[in-house]
Amino acid sequence: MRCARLAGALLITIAAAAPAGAKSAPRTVTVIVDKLAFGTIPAGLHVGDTVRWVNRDLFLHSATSSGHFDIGLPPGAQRNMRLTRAGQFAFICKYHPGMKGKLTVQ
Ligand SMILES: [Cu+2]
Repeated sequence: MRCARLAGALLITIAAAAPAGAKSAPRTVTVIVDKLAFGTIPAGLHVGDTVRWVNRDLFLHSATSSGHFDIGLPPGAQRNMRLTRAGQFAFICKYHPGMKGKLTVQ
């Protein structure tokens, strides 16, 4: 009897720790900005992941998606941006509009 109760409690604990449809743990991906260009944007991004923008260039840049985010990137700076919404987000550098990229978040 006592053992059965304990087993039941264990099952509930395990179920709470691993809900159905659980995704992998959030991850942090790095996007390098250098030579007036955004580096490769990693695929497979999910809500809860973090993009770390790293500016290795000598110029001030930004990662700007109108209505969604606007990250200022002074030379040598890095900034973390947590992904809170799914969708496709085209972005530019507002100082160099030829610099473009797109984040796809699931
Ligand atoms: Cu720029």
